[in-house]
Amino acid sequence: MNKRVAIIGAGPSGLAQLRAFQSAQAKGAEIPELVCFEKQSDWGGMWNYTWRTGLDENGEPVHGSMYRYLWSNGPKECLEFADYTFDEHFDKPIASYPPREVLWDYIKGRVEKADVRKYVRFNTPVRNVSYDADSGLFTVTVHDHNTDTVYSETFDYVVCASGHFSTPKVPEFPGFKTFGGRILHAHDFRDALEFKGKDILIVGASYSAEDIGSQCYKYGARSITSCYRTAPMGFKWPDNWEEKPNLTHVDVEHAYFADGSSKKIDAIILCTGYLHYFPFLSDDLRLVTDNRLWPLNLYKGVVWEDNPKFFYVGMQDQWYSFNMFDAQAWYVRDVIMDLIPLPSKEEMAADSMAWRERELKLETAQEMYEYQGAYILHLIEATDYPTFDIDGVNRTFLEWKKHKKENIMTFRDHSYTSLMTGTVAPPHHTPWLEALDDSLEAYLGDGNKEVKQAS
Ligand code: FAD
Ligand code: NA7
Repeated sequence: MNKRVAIIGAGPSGLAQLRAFQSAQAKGAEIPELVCFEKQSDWGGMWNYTWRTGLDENGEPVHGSMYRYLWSNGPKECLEFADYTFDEHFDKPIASYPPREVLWDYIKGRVEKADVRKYVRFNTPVRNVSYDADSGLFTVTVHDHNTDTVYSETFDYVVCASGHFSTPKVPEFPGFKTFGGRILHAHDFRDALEFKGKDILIVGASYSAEDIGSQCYKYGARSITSCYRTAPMGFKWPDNWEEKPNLTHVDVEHAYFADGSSKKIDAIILCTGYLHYFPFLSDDLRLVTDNRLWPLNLYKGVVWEDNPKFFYVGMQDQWYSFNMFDAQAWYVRDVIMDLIPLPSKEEMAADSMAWRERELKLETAQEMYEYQGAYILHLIEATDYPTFDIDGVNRTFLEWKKHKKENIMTFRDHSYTSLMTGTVAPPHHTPWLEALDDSLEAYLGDGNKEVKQAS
């Protein structure tokens, strides 16, 4: 087999793709030649933290949207790899909401064990991908910043795993041009200590709004005002956190809301989501979608229906994450290796429409993660990815939602049971609100470091 496969991005999705092929090889299969292009200098995608904002050291738009002190926003038991458990990686049970560095370590552990780093070309953003129908090949053009050269290579297949929480969606509200404080998007938020003692306004009502607001509360913001366009987050907020309807405008130091109220504020953080943005893809290959559970034109959520030698991994909105990327990557691998035949374009589109119609009927959060769970199971049934107790993960999501509703500032103190190993997570040594040091060392330690910091 001398097929060539290009993988764009070495985040959790691209790494799942590398691991999928390596796992087939380990079972004796002949695998295609793999080249993974990664624009950053290390792997792990979002989980590879950067302090930078704006442009990176090579002049590329900074990919990272993660910030200091970020802890998993869902139980780790919901994202555990079925082929590489937390127990295997850490050699002891760990608590359920690890900070970013701990999850990055876990992601890296699997691909280091699989020895797939050799396939990744770092500091190499993809500039352009085009398809030539006559040759049946893709031309991938990249900029190698290690040598400052631009070159092109041809491939039989391309897997786009470049993520979709990186290019900020940035609305403008009247008065922004003359507001006296800082205005930033969540993509550029890095350190909550910047807002200690400040009155901050959060625009948006989803994960970033909830978590960045909570970070600011934890690290000493004077007050948090969050505002929503469609529906409030509705948690029981601390006394210095108010939720308001949408922002109408600002003046030099006040924000004004749709209910006629106003608030003096020092800074505005726009937690208004991200764009699916693929500036390196020609129109015939480019996914256009909003952030949702079933983007169209993707058979089984991964195969580009207009050209089924082109694939996307990880483009859905995410309840499930790492193990969903795995299920997708194993499926893509088996299509590429001719183990899964594809139906006609019309049949693929009809199949996608059926998933979309189901998606449109979803109303509650529970229906949404159950739908995504059913999708994952559907993919896993087609490949040799180890199956796991999806109903059990759904039940964990339900508990997680209940804990958040009970107390948004303590939900991370709860523990859950692994659906892969049956291991019950121990409680973390320090409640999340008091755990100011989010390093791997402090998290995996016995809590003495936290005590020393606090005293
Ligand atoms: P990414 O992690 O974004 O990786 C994409 C990779 O592609 C990057 O390494 C990037 O450099 C590379 N790339 C992009 N463009 C190019 C190019 N042109 N050429 C070459 N390489 C390119 N998920 C959870 O499960 N739990 C959480 O707690 C959680 N918290 C989150 C918090 C924040 C602030 C954000 C933004 C996301 C969070 N997520 C969380 C979701 C997160 O996106 C996924 O966990 C995961 O990182 C997605 O993996 P990915 O590989 O699809 O994308
Ligand atoms: P999401 O989940 O896409 O949410 C975006 C939020 O921003 C959502 O509440 C939107 O309101 C709101 N929004 C978007 N545009 C506007 C305007 N113009 N005005 C007011 N509000 C607006 O993005 P997140 O960043 O929260 O989460 C993305 C990932 O990052 C997630 O997977 C986490 O793990 C971390 P709407 O409800 O549409 O009215």
